[in-house]
Amino acid sequence: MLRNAIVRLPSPNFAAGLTTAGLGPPVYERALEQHDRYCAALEQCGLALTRLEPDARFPDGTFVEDDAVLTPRCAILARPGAASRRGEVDPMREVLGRSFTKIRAIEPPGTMDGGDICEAGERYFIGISRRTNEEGAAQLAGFLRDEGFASTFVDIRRTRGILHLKSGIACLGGRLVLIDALAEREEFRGWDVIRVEEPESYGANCVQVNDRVLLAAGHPVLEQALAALGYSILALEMSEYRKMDGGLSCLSLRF
Ligand code: CIR
Repeated sequence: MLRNAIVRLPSPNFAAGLTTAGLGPPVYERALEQHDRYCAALEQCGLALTRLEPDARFPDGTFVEDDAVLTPRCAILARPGAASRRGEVDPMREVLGRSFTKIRAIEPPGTMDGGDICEAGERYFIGISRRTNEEGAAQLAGFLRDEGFASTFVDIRRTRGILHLKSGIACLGGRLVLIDALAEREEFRGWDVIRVEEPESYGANCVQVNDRVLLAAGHPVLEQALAALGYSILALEMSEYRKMDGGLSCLSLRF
């Protein structure tokens, strides 16, 4: 059962963050509205929110999921692969210290973005990407092993169109995994895979929060498939975050 989430409001210079999307600059007012609805959805799922203030030093800082990996037994601070994001982690250490007694941290030369880490119960899929290097992945796997969790590495460095592992997969409880381009990968053999097809790939980055699934709006095929499996969906407009390569999951840290 999830009880809490940490979010950070986008900063007015949000459009200065990193992006490859080519969808044009985000509209700040609209980003704020979408963030507001996202927060309301988390509250509707029963979570208590810690809302951090915007921080103009880090235009990508609203994507808080990249700053840490939270497990039921410990928190692991990230070391973002993008140098412009590295400073986001220190403020998060302080925030997480209020809730977690055990905090580990990825150390150089390791890099790791939280968006590359997908929790599936007692196993964690760890994406090795342009942001998370092999050293960072190995450090994380070690921390997880110490806590009794298993890990599976998924190398996505040659997979086009996804920034982070979780841009392309989501675990929805039990052995159910929602996957787009990575569906054929052997790492997911033996899992119950729901294939997400183009043009709905962006919807693969959804998130289960207690008895609901938060899904980006505009993915009717996926929404129907999930509803048919009995999931209760909350659809959220994410257009302004998508322009900055951001998925729905990356706007919060949940625990
Ligand atoms: C970045 O490139 O780091 C941000 N503009 C987007 C990060 C999105 N994070 C995520 O999907 N986990």
